[in-house]
Amino acid sequence: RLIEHELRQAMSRGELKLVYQPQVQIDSGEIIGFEALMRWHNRLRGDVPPSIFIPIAEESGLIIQLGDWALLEACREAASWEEPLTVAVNISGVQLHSQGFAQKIHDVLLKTGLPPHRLELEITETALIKDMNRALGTLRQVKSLGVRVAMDDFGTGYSSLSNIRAFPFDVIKIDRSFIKSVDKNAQAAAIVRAVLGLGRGLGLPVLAEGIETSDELKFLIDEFCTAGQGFHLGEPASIEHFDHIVHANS
Ligand code: G
Ligand code: G
Ligand code: MN
Ligand code: NA
Repeated sequence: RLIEHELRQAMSRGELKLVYQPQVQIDSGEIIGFEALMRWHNRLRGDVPPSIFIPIAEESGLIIQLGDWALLEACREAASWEEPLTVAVNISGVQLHSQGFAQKIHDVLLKTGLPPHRLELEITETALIKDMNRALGTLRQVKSLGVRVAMDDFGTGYSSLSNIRAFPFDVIKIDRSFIKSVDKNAQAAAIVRAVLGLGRGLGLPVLAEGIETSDELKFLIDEFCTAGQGFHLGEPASIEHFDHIVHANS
C-alpha cells in the first residue's frame, strides 16, 4: 500500500514528531507529567491522524520501528526535565509481545539516563489479550526495572476486572468516553464513581482522560479523582510550548 510505503519513509524524512499533553494532579492542579503522542505530517497528505496511521503501522509491523523511535525520543526529551516529572509512552500490543521488549526498555533508560520511575508505559487491555501469560511476564520484567505501567482506555475494548487484578498496573486511566458530560450524565457518573471506588479499594491512583470542561473537572474534584488529562487542562503541543514548566530554571 502506498500509505504504508510513505509511513516507512516518514521516519527517515523527519516527518514524525512527538507532541506532549500535560497530566495534572486534580486537587492541586499541578502538572505531574506528560503523555507523548505521535504526529505525522506528510508533505502531500498533510497531517495524518494517529487513528489512521497507528493501525496501519500495527498491521504492517512498522509499529516496532515507530515505537522504538517514539520511546527513545520521549525518554531522551524527559531526561532533561525537572524531577519528578514523568513521561508516558503508548505501547501497542505488537510491541509488548515483540521479542526482547523489556530489554529494549532497559537499553533506552541506560542510553538516555532517564530514571526508570519517571517512565510510564500506557498499555490498553486489548494489547494484553493476545497472549495473557506472555504479557504478564513482560510487564513483570518491565516493572522490575522500576518503570511504571498504566492501564490505558480503561472501560473500553476487552475490559475485564480480572485484568486489573492479574496485571501489575500502577495507575488506571479511565477512557475519555466516560468523562464526556460526566457532570450531566447519570450513567457516566455512576461508572466513573465505580472506577474511582475500585482504584481506592485497590490502592491505585486513577487518571481521568478527556476532561474538556470546568464542570467535568469539578465533578472529578468532588469525587477525589487523583489525576486528569484533557483539552481543558492542556492540549497536546510541542515540548517548546512547555519549556518553562519542564525546565524551571531556564
Ligand atoms: O493523539 P491522538 O488522540 O489523536 O491519538 C489517537 C490514538 O493514537 C490514541 O489512542 C493513542 O494512544 C495512539 N497513539 C498516539 N501516539 C502513539 C504512539 O506513540 N504509539 C502508539 N502505539 N499509539 C499512539
Ligand atoms: O488513547 P489515548 O489515551 O492514548 O488517547 C490520547 C488521545 O486523546 C490523543 O490523541 C489526544 O489528542 C486525545 N485527547 C486528549 N485530550 C482530549 C480531550 O479532552 N478530548 C478529546 N476528544 N480527545 C483528547
Ligand atoms: Mn494513552
Ligand atoms: Na486512552
